[in-house]
Order: sequence, then structure tokens, then C-alpha cells
Amino acid sequence: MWQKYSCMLCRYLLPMKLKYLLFNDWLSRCEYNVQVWFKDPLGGRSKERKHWVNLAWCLLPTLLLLACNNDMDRINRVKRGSELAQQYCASCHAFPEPRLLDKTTWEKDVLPAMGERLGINSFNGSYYRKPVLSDKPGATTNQISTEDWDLLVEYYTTVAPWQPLRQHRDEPFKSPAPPLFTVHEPDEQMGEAPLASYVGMDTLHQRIWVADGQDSTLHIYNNRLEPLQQLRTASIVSDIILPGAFTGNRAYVTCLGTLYPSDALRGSIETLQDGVKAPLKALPGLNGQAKALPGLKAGSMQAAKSLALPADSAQNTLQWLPEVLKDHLPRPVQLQYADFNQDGSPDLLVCGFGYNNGALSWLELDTARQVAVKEHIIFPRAGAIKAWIRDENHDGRPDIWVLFAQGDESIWYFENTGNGNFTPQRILQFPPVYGSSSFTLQDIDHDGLEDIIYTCGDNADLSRILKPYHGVYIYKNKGRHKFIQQYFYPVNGCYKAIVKDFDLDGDEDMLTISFFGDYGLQPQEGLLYFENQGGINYTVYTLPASRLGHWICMDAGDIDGDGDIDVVLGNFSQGPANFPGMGSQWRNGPGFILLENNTRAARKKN
Ligand SMILES: [Ca+2]
Ligand SMILES: [Ca+2]
Ligand SMILES: [Ca+2]
Ligand SMILES: [Ca+2]
Repeated sequence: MWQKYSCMLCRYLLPMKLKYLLFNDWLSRCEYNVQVWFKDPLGGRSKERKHWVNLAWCLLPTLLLLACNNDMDRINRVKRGSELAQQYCASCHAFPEPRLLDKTTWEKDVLPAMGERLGINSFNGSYYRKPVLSDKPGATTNQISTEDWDLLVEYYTTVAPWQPLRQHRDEPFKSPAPPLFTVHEPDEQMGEAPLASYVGMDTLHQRIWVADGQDSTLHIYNNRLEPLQQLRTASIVSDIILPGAFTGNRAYVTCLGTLYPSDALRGSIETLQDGVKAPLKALPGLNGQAKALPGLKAGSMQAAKSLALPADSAQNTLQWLPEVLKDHLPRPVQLQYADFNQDGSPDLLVCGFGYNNGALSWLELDTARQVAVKEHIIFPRAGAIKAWIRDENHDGRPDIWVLFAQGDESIWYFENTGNGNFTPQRILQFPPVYGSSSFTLQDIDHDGLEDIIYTCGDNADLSRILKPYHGVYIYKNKGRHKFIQQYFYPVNGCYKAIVKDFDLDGDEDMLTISFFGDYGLQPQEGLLYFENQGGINYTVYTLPASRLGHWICMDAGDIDGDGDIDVVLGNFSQGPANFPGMGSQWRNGPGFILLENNTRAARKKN
């Protein structure tokens, strides 16, 4: 006990210079008292008591000194542990500061898994839960000695806080939000306990596509939310390139293979070809006049002058025929398209998330035969989750921006150097506990340079505690690939931000969804509206629709053609399971909802 308090005294209360002065003072007192003791050992009773007191006074600093020596040993060990953490942890990803997690989460959850990757299966003589396995079966990789690993763990468990950091908002969110959206639910649901893994708006044909992970099915609705077709896919759908300019009458469907982390190459890409090629014609009764559409539970969706649907969609006779374009992919989560090798034929970019292994790659297509003729690996790394195509340097070749969300969480720029070859450059790097979830490129401040809007909040990995650094970030583009953080708003478990001018006042607003929100105390985090107040300033509002489902995916577009941006949200009704009450609410909720934007209609009224 006394060691503990003396160590605290040394560590927290006394700066080094003061310790030195006190120590010298004590030494001189000891020297004086010892001299007096031996010079006058037969003094009076009071004098004897005084000498005992003086002796005790001499012993106290000695005890403190011993304690300090223990303390100094520990300080030196922790210092060495810090160097080892920089050496080993930062060799794979951004250096994770101990303060990002609490001591227990480091010791019990994160470090055992990290030790396993370095070939370590014990700490201070106690064995971790799992056996040591390397990526190559039958081989183990001891990359760090047991002694060094113990020092590294001691560093994290010493410096980390006892309790997780708390979320802090300078500006709490507000309620009620401006009456921007009206909620619509489909009459015909996807099934009980929906697991929406994808929602998308085909604004060209005014259809909504929703994938259900329960039974790997794809559901297509018209903009009245009436079902047009349901079909089965190879596996759970993660992304779709909807029919449009690139794909003509085809859709390209990304099938994840397996929902849970795995290195199995079960992912695939399917093409869907519309079997009925009916000509476009205007729906009867909608010849350019605003009219409430039937089939909606609430609200008054406005039909637009341009509203025209294929006859087949009006008659519920879509016949999409799936064909496998490419299989054996590492958990692909997104597709993009461009002519990467400039041969006049479009190619596909695949974000192969994988688990330990994954790849960013592009596929040369034989669009006539509907097969991928060759796969080119751009970056053999796990975690590619979101990509955007830009001709960044205006040389006519499509370049690529990618967020990697596994291990080395980071945003990369791949410059197309010709013939489908790319030069990688890391632009931003985030600590591996951030749980990067999405990013987008948009010129928020209208200075001619696209800025980065980044969200983090995936919390399904090793450290499943609420994290105050989860939320939405804006990095301002300073030119020459330099980005500076200009904005952060904390949102637990933030999964995606869509940046659009929702209220049509000329500046970029945002909608965010959260999958791992703080459902115990602030379930409103599930869906937030950021109204731009000029520059990079927002007022953040809660939206009542946050209660209706466990929103995991979101898309935006003008689905009714009236000139404002509507939103579709997908409900993944499972997990996290530790919030009683929310589970049944989500399971009984709709598979998806449409938020119809009222802005244009309100302006017409006024
Ligand atoms: Ca090409
Ligand atoms: Ca900008
Ligand atoms: Ca706006
Ligand atoms: Ca609209």
C-alpha cells in the first residue's frame, strides 16, 4: 500500500526538479541527524525521542526511494513497451493511441487477437483464448518475443484509461426537424425480420431495388412502392449497378458470398437482363399533372411531368434473368465501372473486402458474352469498402479513390498511369479501432475542390464499446492531395452519410444513418439530418423515422421526378442484441421505407 501511495506521489504530484531538491534536502538532514546521534548518544530523554523522530525521518525517504525505484522500473518497462508498440503495431496500420480504448478492452479483447497475429498466445504466463494460427495452415509466425509482448501489453494496460472515453457534442442534436420528409412504407413487406443488405434508387426507371439477406432475394418496386418482381440471387447482395447509361437494360449485382468474415472465395457478380423489352410509355392519368399516387400509406407524392414507366413495370411483369458474370471473389462489397485500360470497352472495378485477404481489382468484360475475361489485381489488400471514380488529373484516364476499412483503415488514391496500371498513394489514415464505414467526395464549400466526407462506426470487431470518435468527418481539400479535418460530429456507430441539398437552398446538407448507435440512451442516432447553415456549419436534427427500423443502408435520388431528393432506407433487423425492446421493434418493422421530400411541393403551394 505504502508503495502505491509513494508511487502516486512521485508520478503525479512532484515534478522531477522538486523530487531532486527534496531528495537532496533529505540527504542533508540524514547526514546531520546521524552525526548528532553518534556525537551525543547519551543525551536526555527528550533528546533521545528527538533522535528517534529524526531516525524515522531518515528512513522515510529511504522507503520512498525504494518505492521510486520500483516506479522507475515500471516507467522504463512502459517506455520500452511504447517503443515496441510503435515498432510492431504501427508496422501494419496507424499507431493506435492507448487512450482510444479502456484498459479492459485492450487486455481482454483487442491485444489477444493482435498477439495471435504476431504468433503470441499468452500474456504474463496466462494463455489467450485461441490457439496460434497463421494465415498459412500448419505454420506459426513468432514475430515478437514473449518478453517483448508482455512489455507491449503492459504499456497499453498502464496508459489506457480505466473507463472508455465519453462522447461529447458541442451542439446537441435538435428536435423537431423541419418538415422535410414524409414517410412511406410498402403495403407488401419483404417478410418478417427483414435483413435489408442493399437499397438503391433507379431514378431513370423510377424503381426501388431492395435486397433481403434472409433468403438472398432481390425485390424490385415501382415508385408507388408496389412490388414488380422478386428473384433469388447467388448469395446476399451487397451492391448493384442499376440499369442506366453504362449498363443499358442490365443490372450488375454484387453477391457477398458470406455475410460473416471469411477468406472463402464465395463472392460473385451476376448480371440481370430484363427479359421483357417493352417500350416506354407514360402511365395513364399522369400526363404532366401533379397527382397523389395510389398505394401509399401516407403523404402526397407528386407525379412529375417526366414521369414515364415501362408498361411492364406498371403491370408487374418484370422478368429479370440472372447470369453469373464472375465468381470466386473475396466478399465483394461494391462495384464501379469505367474504361480503365482505354480500349473502348467498359470494365468493372471490384472492392473485394475479404477478411485477412482481399483485393481491389478490375475486370475486363466481354459484354456480348456476359463474362469477365480477365481479372487485374490493383491492390492485394483486405478491406476495400467504397470506391469512387474520378479523372483526377484530367488526362482522360479514370483514376480511383478507395476507402479500406480493415486493419490499415485508410483512404487511397490510385492514379491511372495507362493500360490499366495504377500508382497508389495513401491520402488519409485512421486508427484501426475507428471502424471506417463509408466516404464520399463532394465539394462542400464550393471552392472547386472535392472534399472528403468520411464516416466511421463499424463496431462488430474486437472492441465493441461505444466510441466517442465514431461519427461524420469532413476533410477539406487543400489541393495536391492534402486534406485537413474541418468538421466532426459524434454519432455512435455511424454507417453512411449522403450529401445532398435536401432543402434546395443551395448548400450541401447531410443525412446519416447509424447501425451501432447508442440505442440505450439515444436511439435517435439511427437517422440524423444535418442542415447546412453556410460553409461547413450544420444544425443537426433527429428524424422520427429513426425509430422505424435498424437502418443499415440508404440511397437518395429524385424517385418521383419532382425536382427534390428523396431517400430510401433499408432495415437490417438483427443485432446488436443488447438493447431490449429495439429488437422486436426492428423485426416487426418494414423492410424499407421511402422518405418523400416535401420541399418542392411546399414551394409550389406557397
Ligand atoms: Ca476497357
Ligand atoms: Ca472544397
Ligand atoms: Ca441545403
Ligand atoms: Ca423528389
